[in-house]
This record gives sequence, C-alpha cells and structure tokens, in this order.
Amino acid sequence: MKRLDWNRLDEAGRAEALARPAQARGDELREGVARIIAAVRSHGDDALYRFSEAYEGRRLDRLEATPTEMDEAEAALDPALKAAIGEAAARIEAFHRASAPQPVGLDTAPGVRVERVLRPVARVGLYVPAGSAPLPSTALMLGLPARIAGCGEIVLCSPAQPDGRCDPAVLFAARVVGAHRVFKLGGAQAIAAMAYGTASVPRCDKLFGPGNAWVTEAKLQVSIDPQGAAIDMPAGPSEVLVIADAAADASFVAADLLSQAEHGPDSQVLLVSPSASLLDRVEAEIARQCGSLPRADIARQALARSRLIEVSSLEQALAVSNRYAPEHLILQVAAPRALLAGVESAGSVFLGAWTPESVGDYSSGSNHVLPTYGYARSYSGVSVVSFQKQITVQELTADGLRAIGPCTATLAAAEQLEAHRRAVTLRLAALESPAEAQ
Ligand code: HSO
Ligand code: ZN
Repeated sequence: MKRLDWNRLDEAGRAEALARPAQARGDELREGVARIIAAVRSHGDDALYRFSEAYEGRRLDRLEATPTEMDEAEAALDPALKAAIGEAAARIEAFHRASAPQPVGLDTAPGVRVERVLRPVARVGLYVPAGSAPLPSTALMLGLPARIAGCGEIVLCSPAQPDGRCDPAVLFAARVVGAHRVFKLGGAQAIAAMAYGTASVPRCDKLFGPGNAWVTEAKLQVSIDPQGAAIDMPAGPSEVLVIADAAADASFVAADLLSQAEHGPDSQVLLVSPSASLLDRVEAEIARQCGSLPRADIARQALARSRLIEVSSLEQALAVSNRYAPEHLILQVAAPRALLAGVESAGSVFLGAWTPESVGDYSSGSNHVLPTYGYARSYSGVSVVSFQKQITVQELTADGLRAIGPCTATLAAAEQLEAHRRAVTLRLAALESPAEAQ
C-alpha cells in the first residue's frame, strides 16, 4: 500500500492521492456492448441463448428459472444459510419500511392544498452478480425495497452457474423478496433484455444493481436511450475509507480494509489516520491477514493501488474523506458520533470498533447498493424511494385562487407568457362577476 503524508503533498499530489483507478471505457467495451444490445433488440431470445453460450459457456434450455428449480434450490440450501437470509431480510425490511417516504399534504395558503403522493415504478429489473462470487445479499438489497415500494413486477437476472442453474442462495433470496420472474442471464445481454424486453423477458422501466464493466456499460447505454430504461445510479468499483485514531485496534482496521479489497482487483481502500504508529501496525496486520485469505490474489491487486494517509488531526481526516466521498466510511475512533456531524459525503457510515462494514453489506438493515467513484457527493444509496415516483397534486378553492392568483399573474407577465397570465386572470374575473363570465 502506498504511504503518504497529506501535509507534505502539494495540490496535485493530493488530487493524485485521492484519484480513483481509471475506468477503462475503451472503444472495445463500448462497441462490444452496443453490438450485444443491438443483437438483443433485433433477435430477442435467440440472441440471449447465443450470448449465454458464447460468453458464459452455458447452453440453456430455457431462460427462466422454473418453480421446480426454485424448490430444489431451497431444499438443497444449508439450513443455516437459509435462516441467515431470512434473518437479514427481516432487518433490511424493517429499516427500509421505516425509512420509506410518506405522502405529504399541506395548505400553502388558505384554500391552496398541495400534496405529494407516491407511486411505484411499475416494472423493475434487478441485476444480481454471480461472477467470481454469487451475491444473494444483493438480491435482498434490491428486492426488498422494490417490494415495499409496491412495484407491480419485479424481474431478476443473475448469471447461470456451470450446472445451467442460478446460484441456489440467489434463487432462495429471490423467493424471499417475492421476485415475480427470475432469469438465468448475466452480462450486458441481461441488461439489454430487461431494458428492451424479449419474448421471454419483460421490458422493465428501471434497472438496478452492481455488475462488472460490461454490465455497467450496458446500464449506461440503455439509460441514455429514450427507448431504453432508467437506472439506479452510475457505478464504479467498490471502495472504503477508514478513519482510525491511535487507540484503534489494528487487526480490526486491517480486516475492514481487506473485506473491501477482496471484492475485486479494482476495489479501492484508504486508511486515514493522525497516528503514524497506527498506520505502521495496520500495514503489518494487513500483510499478516492477507496471506490466509482465499481471495488473497484479488485483495493484493486492490491493495497495490490503495493508500495509507497520515494527517495531522481527525478534523483533517474528515476533510480528506469529504473530498474523496467514499462509498463506505468507517470511523474507528474513540468518539465516532462526534465526527458524524462533519460527514458531508459518504454512501454509508460505520461508527466505532464494533461496526464492521460487513454488517452493512449483509444484515444490519441498511442497503449495500451505494454510490461509488465519488458519486456519493451527489447520489444516495438504493432505498424504497429509488423504486417510487413522487407525484405532486394541487387543488384550489375559489378563495385559494383569489389568494395566490395575483402573485401567479405577476410572475407570468414578467416572463411574458400571456396565456399563463390569462389562465389566471380570466378566472379571477369570473369570480368577481360570475354572470358576465358566461
Ligand atoms: N461491499 C459491497 C456489497 C457486498 N459485500 C455484497 C458483500 N456482498 C458493496 O460495496
Ligand atoms: Zn462487501
């Protein structure tokens, strides 16, 4: 890991220290994805079968997981894993229900009623990765808020495993969240199928979920096509920033950094601390713990691009974090709550020594689909509102129009929009002399 002293860096050095790994959006990727999308649009299911065989080496006899496959997956699942999925689902559901937006109604003037009502996005497409590791937790994080929002049709795509079926835990999680349709599809072709629809796969209004570079590129392409589908948020590789003080347990900090590093070679992990000795101890701990990880190779590649940054104070550590805007921010300091008010940009925050990022990834109840790559500056993680539309409603009485009509007419006149003005003034005139208005 690269070791840096923030106060010895000039502006260019600081920018470089917090730079994300470049996302290769080369011509090959862009054109390859565009070709896949075009093929799915013109050849539908045939293209899906062909790509599954060509890219994933799976010859599928049908695209959709059958109820029998779902039953068999559930029956074969380790009961402890089944129970853990159920337990996590209950907490995720509780938190997402409690944090769901509520309808609003307000009289902004006497006789002027303004409301906000909520409607679900009708059809949503959830992508659950299953490349180097299937992620049933992602099925929970996407499916539960979709169900709470009341989405009419929840479609889920996840790549088939070598046996031609979806990962059994993903299938079980899909059942727990109440997904209506599950397809054994991965990659850009899955995104194209959900965005445009095929004979088998329903066309979805909005697509959600993480994925590899092909999936991310496909989401981007369908989201800028008016015929395509909306997406949850722009995506980049996963990341964590830990702020730790001298009293932090180096083995806890190292374990948290490694848990993000093992996601992928392009994951980014940063440790920011005012304590040089803590940085030394964490570096040694990482070396010690990394060797025994099954995904040590992946973690090492991620660590090669990661940073240990020495700062002069916790306040400065926070300033560094706010500038970076991490997906996950872990505060392993003596009084983490005292720092929370200073957190301006982060996808999800983990307070104190007993709160590893893993609990947010799986089972505390918060969502793990979060803005990466600096998008935490302006985006939020997935929640119930991501699956809803907010519609405003207004209703005026005659007195209400008398009250706010003149203000409206003045603004319309200032914008030289005469039809707007008249839509108000002719009503006001009708109110003054109802007979003449006939
Ligand atoms: N840390 C990941 C989510 C995840 N972790 C899924 C384990 N499974 C999101 O950045
Ligand atoms: Zn994770």
